[in-house]
Parts: sequence; structure tokens; C-alpha cells
Amino acid sequence: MDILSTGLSRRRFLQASGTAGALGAVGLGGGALTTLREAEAQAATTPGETRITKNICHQCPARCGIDVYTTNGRVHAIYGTADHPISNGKLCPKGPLGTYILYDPDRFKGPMKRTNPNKGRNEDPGFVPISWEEALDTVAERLNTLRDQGESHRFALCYGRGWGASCAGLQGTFGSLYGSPNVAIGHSSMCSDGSIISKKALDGVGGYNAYDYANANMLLMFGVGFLEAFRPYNNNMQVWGYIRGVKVPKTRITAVDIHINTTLAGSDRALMIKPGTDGALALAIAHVILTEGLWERSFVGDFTDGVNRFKTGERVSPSLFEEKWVKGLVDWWNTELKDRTPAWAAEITDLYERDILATAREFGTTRPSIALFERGAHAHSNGVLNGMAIHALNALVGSLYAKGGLMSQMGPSYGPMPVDAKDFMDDYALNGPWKTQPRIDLKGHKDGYLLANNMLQELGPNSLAGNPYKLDTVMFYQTNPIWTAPNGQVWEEALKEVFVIDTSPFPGETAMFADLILPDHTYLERLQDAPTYPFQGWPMTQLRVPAIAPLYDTQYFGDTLIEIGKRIKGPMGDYYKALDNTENVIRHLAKGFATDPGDNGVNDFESWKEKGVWYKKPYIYRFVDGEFYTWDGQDYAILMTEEEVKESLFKTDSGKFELRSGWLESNADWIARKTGRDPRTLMFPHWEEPVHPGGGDLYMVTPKVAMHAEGRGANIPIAIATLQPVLGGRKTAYIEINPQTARARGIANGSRVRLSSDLGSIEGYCKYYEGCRPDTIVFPMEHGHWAMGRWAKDRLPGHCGEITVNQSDRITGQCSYYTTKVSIEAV
Ligand SMILES: Nc1nc2c(c(=O)[nH]1)N[C@H]1C(S)=C(S)[C@@H](COP(=O)(O)OP(=O)(O)OC[C@H]3O[C@@H](n4cnc5c(=O)[nH]c(N)nc54)[C@H](O)[C@@H]3O)O[C@H]1N2
Ligand SMILES: Nc1nc2c(c(=O)[nH]1)N[C@H]1C(S)=C(S)[C@@H](COP(=O)(O)OP(=O)(O)OC[C@H]3O[C@@H](n4cnc5c(=O)[nH]c(N)nc54)[C@H](O)[C@@H]3O)O[C@H]1N2
Ligand code: SF4
Ligand SMILES: [Mo]
Repeated sequence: MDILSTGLSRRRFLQASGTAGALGAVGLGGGALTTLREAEAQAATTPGETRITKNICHQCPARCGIDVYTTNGRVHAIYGTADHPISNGKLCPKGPLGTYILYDPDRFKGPMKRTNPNKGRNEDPGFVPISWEEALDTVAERLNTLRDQGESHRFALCYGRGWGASCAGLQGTFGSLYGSPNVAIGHSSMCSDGSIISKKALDGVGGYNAYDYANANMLLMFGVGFLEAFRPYNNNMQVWGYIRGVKVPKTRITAVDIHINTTLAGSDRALMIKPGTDGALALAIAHVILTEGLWERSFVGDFTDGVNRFKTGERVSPSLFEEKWVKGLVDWWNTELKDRTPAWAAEITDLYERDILATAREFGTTRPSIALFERGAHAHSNGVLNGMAIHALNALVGSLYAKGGLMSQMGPSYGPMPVDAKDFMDDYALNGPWKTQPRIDLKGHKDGYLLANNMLQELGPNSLAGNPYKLDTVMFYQTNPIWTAPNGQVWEEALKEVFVIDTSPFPGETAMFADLILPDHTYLERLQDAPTYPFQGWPMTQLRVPAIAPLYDTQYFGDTLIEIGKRIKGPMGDYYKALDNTENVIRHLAKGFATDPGDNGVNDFESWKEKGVWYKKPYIYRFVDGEFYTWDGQDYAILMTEEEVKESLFKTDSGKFELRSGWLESNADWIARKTGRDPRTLMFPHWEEPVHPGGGDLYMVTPKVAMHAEGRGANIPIAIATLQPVLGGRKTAYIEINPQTARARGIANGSRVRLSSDLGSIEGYCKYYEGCRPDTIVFPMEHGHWAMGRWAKDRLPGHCGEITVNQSDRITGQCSYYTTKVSIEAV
């Protein structure tokens, strides 16, 4: 299709080049305050004057604070905000590229409807511009009709990168007022739920951790792109410079991965593990820590007589060990750990026994030390078990809530919403037929994924199969599953038979299947709140302040949702009329700062706008010498009771770190049925062979690299050209292949190859790389678009998602992206 003809019709062009007044008149959805804001931004751009507005980079979840420079109505530079705790005046190489996103010539210029009823990769959607009024009325009419028919559950709202209370935060309320279990379904299971949920099994918290790297003396990383991706990427690089260059003693780092990336290259010890086997390594490390008596007694406890009875292969009587803040250590030893020697793990992981032993001794004897893991370790069929085994190491060395250890992230002191949704529930919302419907993705369902948070990757396949039912209307916010879900081809079929609404400003693959386009502002044009992703534990929240008035006839997604809400019949409509618009919501959130001003003086909406960030140090909880304390304003001096620890820190039934997971144990029947695991041992971190579907003979791993911006950066030519600085990928991204593997298949360095799995084939170019395991091929995603703009589409290599099998961890729901096996041949 011709993106330009659909994106910038003559009518849109006229609208776009109109005055601020015309924009205000066209943008019916925004409401009075939004128009005021637009006028304010416009007025500020007096000729010759440079205005700096605060914003948050949108390209990855690091959420770096940025200063946006606007002169003569044009944004021309983006720098890191100097007094922002994450960016500290610095950005990663992607940060300054935000102008390419704002001025992307392929952006949607306003709301549009599809005129071609056929959907497919080669079908031009035939988008024609419509007014916001018509667009919003169309959506509301569909939703009101579904509700009248008692079929409101057939409306789903899917989202990816939600930012805060004024966008993703509004969705859950929309679902409960309207009456759909499918509002909203997040992409967390396609992202990193494997991390959140495997930790929850042990500590009950259920969130990403915050880390005190600056005070740690050892980091043990499993499948973490610390210098490529791990959040917050920009700050990781800064802290790396400190802990490896300035700090005395230098923080020791062991990194475990399947290829030598920047992180491994910069570490003291690089362990090139067989994919999917990190759990075996972690179990062996735990074995050594116990047999050699290296555990932290002030956290774990000790044998009552102080004599260590953890001897390889020998059972221990639980009565001899007095546990402190852990539960189930001896049971874990007896059922699993006693035989998990380094020699055993060496066989499974393809690592040297001596390296495993040395890693274990170093980790066990260095305090404070942190074991961290992310998608490399948990995006496998056995991911929950790998994650649990790794997280358990933090308990063994007493790192939870310790100085130089890990914490959980605190939320900001937001004020309440303008009105309470509970006052606007009608009988349908409270008791309608939707209440008995399962979620389309079978999250929380015994036939699906009982314990998962979300299962977005199942939505397309389930709707297509009509199991549990077919969807009628699906709306997307910041997610593009036709391209980012595994085996997205199934989504293409599914979305052919559903009314699709996309809110993306960009012509992504999912947008090409849309019936309605309700384009969002880009991040430099919108007012939006964004609390931090886990960082250093203390609360922080940020604001995107529009740098300029919207270039086109777009509308912030949060306002689009409110405007749809206003058009739903009954009290729900009244709720959204009372909310009015997102600026009103954000102003109410900021009221919370009045009684809890930030360290930088932010105490209301205006000061938040000026500084861009509200934060409050220090983190208030700390583990010291066997007890937990809270901050009294001067020191960690207030001793916490066991009840308080249970309430705030270990949210398990026992209030302890459960090496024998009570949560898994209470679901043992279901887990045993669904996974075939032994009901007597499934509650412990234990070893299980990963399942590798796909039918090939090589593992395929598709990691993130520094210039990769999830599925959102592909239409920035400079980012794509520098995506692979080491391998030299310029117009392409090379598939890394070990020379030995390539030669055995007659594949020359740099040549064109075909990768195949049971799902099909894609082509690309490969490059010999000694730093890649011989049994594994690696290539970064972000390539292989067939839409998304002129620079993104129709270029090699093909898209790895097309040959990635949709297989998920049954407990965490984590999509096992790094588990498919493929074959490779020269073409
Ligand atoms: N630059 C950049 N940063 C980002 C993002 C981005 O798009 N670009 N996206 C953000 C998002 S949404 C996320 S979820 C995070 C993800 O952050 P990470 O999970 O840290 O990143 P990934 O690249 O998914 O995977 C990390 C590493 O796991 C390795 N790996 C694969 N299989 C295995 C295995 O079996 N064992 C081991 N030990 N390693 C393995 C990969 O080679 C890769 O180096 O990054 C965030 N940060
Ligand atoms: N093969 C493979 N696939 C993967 C991964 C992998 O490692 N390998 N990683 C996975 C991970 S960790 C993640 S998090 C997911 C991410 O996958 P998705 O949830 O699909 O997220 P994005 O790729 O960021 O897609 C964002 C969508 O939002 C649109 N968009 C961009 N900017 C804006 C905006 O300002 N407003 C609005 N409303 N929309 C916008 C884009 O056009 C695009 O359609 O991908 C997963 N897919
Ligand atoms: S680390 Fe992420 S948020 Fe920060 S500048 Fe880079 S892309 Fe933007
Ligand atoms: Mo992610």
C-alpha cells in the first residue's frame, strides 16, 4: 500500500498546515483544557526564542528525563535532563533521535476509516480521513450495541507500553464500568512476566525489583542485557562506569549469556551457557553455598548447634535447622539441592565445573552481592523454575532489602482521581452477563493460565478459534502483536474477522489491519504522567510536557478513551464527563504532592511541569544484621515487626521468603495437571529440561541491542544503520553464527541464508562470530517489517517472530521467545 496516500491526503495536509485555531476547532475530542494547553505551547514559541520543556524519552522503559529544545515552533534538540535521577544529563544513543519520531513523514495525520473490506499484507486499507466526532461515535455505537446485547465481553482493549495513570491507568476502570473482562489486556506476558511471577512465587511481591548496584560488591547476571537493554539502560551504563571504574573495591561481575555481547565482554567472568539451562547453574551455586557454609546466617538462620550438615547427597533433618527469614530451606535441600553439584550442572549447562565452582564461591563470599536475571533466563518453558532458582540465591546471601541488594519499587504520592468510579456503576456493570465470561486469553482460568497476569499472545489464536469465544471489536494502544507476538501470522487471520481500532500514530502492521485509526499524539506533543519503572526503590514520577502543539489532528490516547467513555450510555458516560480530560486527571494526581513534596521542591502541577519529575529519597526499608527497619528521617532505626515485614516486604502467607513456595503448593493440583510436574516437588526451585519446539537443530535467540527500541524504532534510518556496530550490520542486521556451525553447513561468511522452523522460513545474511555458541544463532529483532514506514518495511532480514513458536511458561505465562529451534541453510 502507499502509506503516503493514506497518511497525508490533501485534506489532512490542509488541516495540518492550518493555524492553532483551526487545530483547536478540529480537535473536538480534547476538551477545553487540552485546547488551552495547545494554545499555551503554541504561544510559547515566539520567533527566535528557544523554549525548553521537560519530557520522558519514549523509546524504552528506562524513562529518562529529557529537555526538549524548541525554537521557532520546531523541536531541534533533545538532551538528558541534568537534575533527573535516571538520566543525570545523559542519554543513550537513541535518546536524541526523538525528533525523527515527531517528524516521521509516515505518521498518521488524523483519524481515518478503512474503505477496503479485505485485510491482508498486500491489501491497501484504503484509509480515508474522518472527523474525530465520527470516529468516536463509531466506536461508541459499537460498544453501546454490544452492551445492549449482553455481549460487552467481546470488546477487548490491548496495550503494550503503558506509561501512567492518565493512559494505561484509565483502562481498568473503563473495563469495570463498561463490563468486559478483556479491558485491559497488557503485553506483560510477551515482555517479562517470567521475572515478576517467578519472584512472586518466593517473596510474594509480584513486581520488578529495584537494585542498589552502587553499593554491591558482586553482580551475578543471568540472561540480562545490562549494557544493551536491561532497565534502566542509560542509568545502567552510568552505574557501570562507577562500580567498575571509580568504586573501591570494584564491583565484580559474572555474566551468563549464550553469546558474547557488550555485557559479557565487559565482565570479569563470561559464562556461555546452553540456552534454557540457567536454573541448573543457579541450583549448583546454591549447593556450593550450602555445602561450603557460605550462606548469610542473619537472614537464613543456622543449624541449632552451628554444625553444617549440608553434605552432598545426604539428607538433613529439618528439626536441626532454625530458619530465620526463609521457609523451607531444608526441605529444598532434601528434595532437590543435595544432588545438584557443579559436576551435575556442568553436564547440563555445557559450562566447566571449575567455573561453576569459582562463581559459587565468589558469590557466596562476597557481600553484598546480587543475583539478577531477565528474559534470557526466564523466556523458556522452564522459566519459572530458572527464575526461582536464581532469585533464591539472593535469599541465601541475605541481599533482600539490604544495602547493596534488591528492593521493591515504591509508588508515587498521587492524589485521588477527580471522581470515584464506584459511584458510577450501573446494574450491568455490577451484575451483567459479562461477569461470568472468562477472559479471552484464559488468564486466571483453569483451562488456560491460572496464575498468569496477562496472556496477550493467546488473544489472537483464541479469538480465531472461537475458544472461549470470538471477539467483536479490539482496540490497541502501544502494541503491535501482528509483528511482535510469536507466530503473528495467526493474528493476521484473527484480525481479519474482528473490527480493529488502532491508536498508533505510526502505520505499523496491526494498523494495516485496522478498521479505524484514532492516532495518538507522539510523546513530544502530549501531556502524560509516567511513574518510574523500578529503579532505586524510592518513589519517583515524571511528566511529559508538550513541546509544541500537535503537528496533526491527533489526540492523546487517554483523552480518546475518556471521549469514548462519555459516549457510553448510562452512569458510565457521566463518570467520563466528570473526569473531563486527562489534564484534569493529572492535575488531581499532582494534588498529592502538596502534603508530600518531592526532594526537588515539586509540590503541585506547575512545579511538576517545570521540573518534569517528583521524587523522594531515601528508600524507607532496610535489612540490617538480621532485622528489618524503616527510616525515621535520619536513619534506619525503627524496628519492623514480623507483621509489618509480611505486610510490606515478604507478602507470602508465612511472611517469609519461601524456598518452599506456598503459592505454588496451594495450586499444586492444577500445576501438576498442566505441567506434569511432581506434586511433591513442584513448589521448590528445581531442574526441568526446557522444551524446544520448532523442529530445527539450532537454538534461535533474538535479543535486544542498544539501538533497538522495541518494535518502535524501525523507521529511524540512523538507528537501523547503527543497530549492530560490532558485527557491522548497516543496511541489514546480520545473523550471528559460529564459524564452525556455518562451515559444517557450507555457509560462507556474509552470505544469504534461510532460517526455517515448523512455522515457515525467513531469509537474511549471516556473519561469522566466534562469540556465539556453536549450537545457537542470534539475531536482533526490529527488522523484517512489512509496514511501519518507508525505511522500516520490506528489508532483510525477515522477521524472526514468523518462525518463533507460540509456547509459554504455564505458570508465569511468559512467552518463550528464546526457545524455538530452527535450521539454517545457504540460499
Ligand atoms: N535498547 C533497548 N533496551 C530495552 C528495550 C529495547 O527495546 N531496546 N526494551 C525493554 C524491554 S520491553 C525489556 S522486556 C527489557 C529486556 O531486557 P533483557 O531481558 O535484559 O533483554 P533481552 O535482550 O530480552 O535478553 C537478555 C539476554 O538474554 C540472552 N539469552 C537468551 N537466551 C538465554 C539463555 O537461555 N540463558 C542466558 N543466560 N541468556 C540468554 C540474550 O542473548 C540477551 O543477551 O529491555 C528493555 N530495554
Ligand atoms: N522475536 C521477538 N519478539 C519479541 C521480543 C523478542 O525479544 N524477540 N521481545 C518482546 C518484548 S520484551 C516486548 S516488550 C514486546 C513489545 O511489543 P509490543 O507490545 O507490540 O510493543 P511495540 O513493539 O513497542 O509496539 C508498539 C506499537 O505502538 C505504536 N506506537 C509507537 N509510539 C506510539 C505512541 O506514542 N502512541 C501510541 N498510541 N502508539 C505508539 C507502534 O506504532 C506500534 O504499533 O515485543 C516482544 N516481541
Ligand atoms: S535509555 Fe531508553 S529512555 Fe533513556 S534515552 Fe535511551 S532509549 Fe531513551
Ligand atoms: Mo519487554
